[in-house]
Amino acid sequence: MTALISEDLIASLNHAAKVAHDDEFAALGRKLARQGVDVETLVTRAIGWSVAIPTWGVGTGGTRFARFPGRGEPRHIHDKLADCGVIQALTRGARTVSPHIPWDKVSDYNALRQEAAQYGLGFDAINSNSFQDQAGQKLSYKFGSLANAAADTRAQAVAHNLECIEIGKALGSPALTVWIGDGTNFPGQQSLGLMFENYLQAMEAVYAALPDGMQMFIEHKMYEPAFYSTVISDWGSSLMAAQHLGPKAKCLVDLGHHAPNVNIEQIVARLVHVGRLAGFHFNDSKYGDDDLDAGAVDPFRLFLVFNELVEAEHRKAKGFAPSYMIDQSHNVTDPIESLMSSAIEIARAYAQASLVDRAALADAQGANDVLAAHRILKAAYLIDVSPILAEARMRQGGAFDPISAYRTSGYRDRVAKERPEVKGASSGIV
Ligand code: PSV
Ligand code: MN
Repeated sequence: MTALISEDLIASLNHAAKVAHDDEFAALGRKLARQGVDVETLVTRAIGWSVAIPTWGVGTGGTRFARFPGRGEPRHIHDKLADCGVIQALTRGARTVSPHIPWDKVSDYNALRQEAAQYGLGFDAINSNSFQDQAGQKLSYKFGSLANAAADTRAQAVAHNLECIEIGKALGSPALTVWIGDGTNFPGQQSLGLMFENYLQAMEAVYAALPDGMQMFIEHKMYEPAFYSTVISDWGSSLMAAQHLGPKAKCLVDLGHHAPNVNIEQIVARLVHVGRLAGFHFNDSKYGDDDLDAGAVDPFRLFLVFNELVEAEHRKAKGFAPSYMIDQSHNVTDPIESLMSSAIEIARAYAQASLVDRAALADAQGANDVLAAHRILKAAYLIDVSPILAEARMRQGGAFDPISAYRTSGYRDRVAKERPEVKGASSGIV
């Protein structure tokens, strides 16, 4: 198979950047050595890092109002895998993709697995979709799916999730992610209590079908599409459901699914404590589920989330093995560029959090030295780890600057010739 992005091109661009990079990498190495940190440890960690790309993220997103299609948009899962392959080839930190069913349905999942492997990709959590109606679907999800008042609609949503489990098995997915849009728009529309009970009962049937080694990720979201109440609106409801269902059920944190200013890093700490942190859907937001690029608005919050994660790793918190995925909507940028930028920002937060002097922080906290503790955190956040991330990418064959290499490669122009332009107005979340 010919490479999606020419290896020679990557090598020549990296070569052009080498002198400056080597200088900056060496300077950072000396700075860290003065703090007792071996830069190689950080490079090794960065090489070990990976975040999953959502298959729906490589398409242009939209809002309720409009969607402005981009050039060369992926037409199907095969194009999406190629786009994810480009992201992995250039960043080397996006080794898996997270598929969404039925959007990514094919007839042969073993073949799809092999196709992904050709790009160096595997599959992460598989996502079910009972928040839309599909062509030919018997019963509508207009009034909900797993929590619908009608038993036959709930059964249909259960059957869809069971099918996703089967597909997930064939793809080697480690988990099924369940997010439902169920809720109400009017007080009195439904019984808030009964909806939750119906949801739990339906989820029991899905949980029972999980094979050994496959987990269930429950994703909470405060509102939208339901605007008065949402069945799994917060981490409390999510945790209640997970605890009700059993040890394979865990709580997934999508950073955009909280009220503005909510302390998400504390939610993370609580879920770590109880051994139920499934993982993440990374994105950034200002007002709600904005689905902006990770680290675009509030990189410090992203760092604080990773601070909790690295601390949990440090103290070997029981059952701590989160999955990392991106979940964004790219409405005004080239999705491949946005996803690479986000993958880099997420890796940056991980590397910065890895630089927190944990022993000094524990001492400062133990002595109630507030400002010292804060300064220790901030000191790590303020270190520019870009040379570490670039070094990790290049050692694996990736690009010094993935976005400019992507632009130089002409990949988008190339696929735009093969993939017909999508005409006409449409709207929608993805
Ligand atoms: C819901 O807003 C969500 O975050 C869920 O993860 C969905 O599966 C995803 O977006 C794609 O629509
Ligand atoms: Mn999500």
